[in-house]
Amino acid sequence: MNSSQPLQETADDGATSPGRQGTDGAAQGSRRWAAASGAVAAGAAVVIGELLAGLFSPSLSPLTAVGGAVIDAVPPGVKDSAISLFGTADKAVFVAGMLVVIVAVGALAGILEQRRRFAGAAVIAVFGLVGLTAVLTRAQMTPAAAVVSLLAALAGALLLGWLIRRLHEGPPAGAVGTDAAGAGAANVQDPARTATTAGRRTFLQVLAASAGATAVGGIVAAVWRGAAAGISTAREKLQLPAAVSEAPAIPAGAEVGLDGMQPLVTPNRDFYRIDTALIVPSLDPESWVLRVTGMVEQEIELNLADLLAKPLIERHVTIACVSNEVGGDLIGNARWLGWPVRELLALARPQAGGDMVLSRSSDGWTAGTPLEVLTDQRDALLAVGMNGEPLPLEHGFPVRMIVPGLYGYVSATKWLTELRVTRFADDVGYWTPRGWSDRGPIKTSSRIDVPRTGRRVAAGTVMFGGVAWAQHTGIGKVELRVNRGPWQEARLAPGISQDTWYQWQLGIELTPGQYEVQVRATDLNGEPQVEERMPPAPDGATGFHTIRVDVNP
Ligand SMILES: Nc1nc2c(c(=O)[nH]1)N[C@H]1C(S)=C(S)[C@@H](COP(=O)(O)O)O[C@H]1N2
Ligand SMILES: [Mo]
Repeated sequence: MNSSQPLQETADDGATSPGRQGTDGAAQGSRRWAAASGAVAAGAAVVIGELLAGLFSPSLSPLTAVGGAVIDAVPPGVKDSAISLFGTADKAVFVAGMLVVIVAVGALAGILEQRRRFAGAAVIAVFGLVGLTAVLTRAQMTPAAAVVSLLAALAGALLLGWLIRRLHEGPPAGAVGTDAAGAGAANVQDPARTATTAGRRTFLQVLAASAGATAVGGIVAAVWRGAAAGISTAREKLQLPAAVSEAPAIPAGAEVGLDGMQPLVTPNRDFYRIDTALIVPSLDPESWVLRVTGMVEQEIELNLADLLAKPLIERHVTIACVSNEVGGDLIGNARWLGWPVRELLALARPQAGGDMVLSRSSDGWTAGTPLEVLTDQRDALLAVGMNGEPLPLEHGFPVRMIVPGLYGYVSATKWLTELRVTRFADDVGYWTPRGWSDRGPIKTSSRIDVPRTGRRVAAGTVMFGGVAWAQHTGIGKVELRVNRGPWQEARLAPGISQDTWYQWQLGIELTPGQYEVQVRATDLNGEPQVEERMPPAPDGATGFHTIRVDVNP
């Protein structure tokens, strides 16, 4: 292959003879530049895709589509461990990982392209096809999305071919096997090398320019991606109406006030976030509509102005993720402003036989909620407000569902766009075919927040505190036991409502030593929480939260 490229100093890396040290070094150096070219070309392709998506619509992003397809395809177990490994940073880590893989494959494509024309371009084309397939199979993708992937891949392949041709014309100084300056000086006498100086400069210039443009474009794309700027502004400008029925006042003493306890009402910025969306969907409140479809007498379309004109109510509701481990923090309590879902369904008049409402988000995610839960007297809401402000973008702006008593995966659809009345026999929500139960009532559970497990405390009265929840039933009592001894009843603080978590505290006399402390909640019907340790799948973890405490003398 090198014989056909007279100006290229690379050799067949496999057939190095002892006498060809310099050439071998040149091959390595040149290969490094080829890899750099490939990495830059792949990066450029990604950035071009993101920029086009940013220009036209975030839903066109090949990176998002591929990432989303990967997220959908990986086994739920992996997803869950990613959530527990990376917590709320899981998305940033995932996108960074994707970029590392893309740049690495790009580097490989560069090396291939250097050896054989179009070989690396073919790798980039495969990238384009993967992006294209992902984009076309994702929810609500248009033909325009295909154009974005294809243009991005084409641009990447062209850039790669161009860079590698420049490299053949004049490999940079590094390609002779020593550092750039030294090599350049040492080789001035060599006529062949002198002839390549111009080509070398061109290659480096083109490479540097492409890398620079890619970096700048990447920053622009990241800003677009991260900010969803226009929608954030629209959100800030949105004026929420007052509730016709305000949230019940928080009773005195509901917050026990122990150091280290979480606030009874979770601030928006601390609220856990779980969803499959790589980029937060940015829905324009001006054009948002909610459709009620399926087994209804009257299909309905509702825009945001319509919704805001309804008599809204405000309630505290504690929502929880089915993936929450015993003792975990995928749970939060907020004051939600919204219109009861049952009022909307009453207007649509569900037909006999319907038993499920499949709610859908703008990005195609779905949840299947029992119709009866949405039509009974509980405060299931089409929520527009969270703790006194419009829903944050990542919590479903402009409208989401909030259903007291059900895990989020079967009820809490964010970026809501459709409610379809259907039957459990005919339809499934997103997580059901992925190993999770089609029904997801929240299991009664409790958590010790103070002291943190493994913490050293002073002997004497050790104050324990935490939360317990049994949404829509309410908590009757909370008990602690030390080293599997007798259960001791904690002081249960008054709850905001049966739809929220309750705080509790208990002082226990402890002498120096190591202790295991467990908590158990019992709901207002007298049902204790399940003792048997079970993982989150398929319908929520069970078992007692257990901590270890070291009591100092
Ligand atoms: N559109 C959409 N809505 C969604 C999800 C999702 O993946 N996509 N995840 C659900 C799950 S599993 C949970 S636990 C809650 C979490 O809501 P939060 O992120 O506001 O805490 O949102 C629910 N709503
Ligand atoms: Mo969840």
